[in-house]
Amino acid sequence: MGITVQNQLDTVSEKYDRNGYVMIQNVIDQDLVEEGRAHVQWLLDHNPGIRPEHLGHNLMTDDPFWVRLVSDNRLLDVAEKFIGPNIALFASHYIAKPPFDGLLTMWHQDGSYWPLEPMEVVTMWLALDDSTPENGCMRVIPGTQEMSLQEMKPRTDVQNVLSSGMDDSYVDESKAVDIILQAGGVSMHHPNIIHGSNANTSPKWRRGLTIRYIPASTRIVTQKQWPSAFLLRGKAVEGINAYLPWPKYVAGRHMPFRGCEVFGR
Ligand SMILES: O=C(O)CCC(=O)C(=O)O
Repeated sequence: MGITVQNQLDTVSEKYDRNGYVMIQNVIDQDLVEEGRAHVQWLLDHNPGIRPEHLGHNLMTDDPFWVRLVSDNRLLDVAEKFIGPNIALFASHYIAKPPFDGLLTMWHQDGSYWPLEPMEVVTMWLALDDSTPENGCMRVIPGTQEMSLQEMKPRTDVQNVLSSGMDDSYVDESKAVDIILQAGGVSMHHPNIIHGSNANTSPKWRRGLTIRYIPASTRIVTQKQWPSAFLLRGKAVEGINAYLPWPKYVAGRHMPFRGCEVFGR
């Protein structure tokens, strides 16, 4: 038997504290990976005009498969290791890079974009394809989770996922590490770590789902602009966030998936 997720989880805390990121392979099964890929295609078919790197949280509030995916127990068991048992979703975003055409993501720190108090949050990046340097895998600069959050500046000189990024003077690219994942694996990263990704110039897709998990004690300060708060496991903290009801599957309106008829009922 190969290395299990539990074996990998045994050592993540120390690695995460030291480096600001960690990778865990083989978290979800191939059938769910296939459903995730079908979901990206379904979203693209239903939202013509939106680039595949921009399938974001506004699309998820009435999407039962999306909630089913981010609330998968295997993913929540991983998230729990980082943020404890009361887990909510702050936001989620597919960054799917098509063959030969996937946009780069400039170096940035996530926390600079987020209205969270306190900044207790962990990002899970779920690989729906093998993610490698060739197809534009995520890259991180280990240790930079210790740096305070900097201002992110608008950048339109190069087409890029966030249309912004951080000043090059903060970034020592020679220290960057590639986050190489097999489909079904995840990485976890800290809101302060400097990270980004190159364009996809390969003939293969690079589909990934970002999932921003918060403990229920973290407040989303501007919920109108960030409307995808769901309580996923455990208990809410009174007076902190208003959570959405889990969407129920309606045939013809939502993407069908395994277990859709009973999901959320
Ligand atoms: O997927 C990418 O290219 C970048 C991901 C990212 O910036 C993030 O997860 O915060």
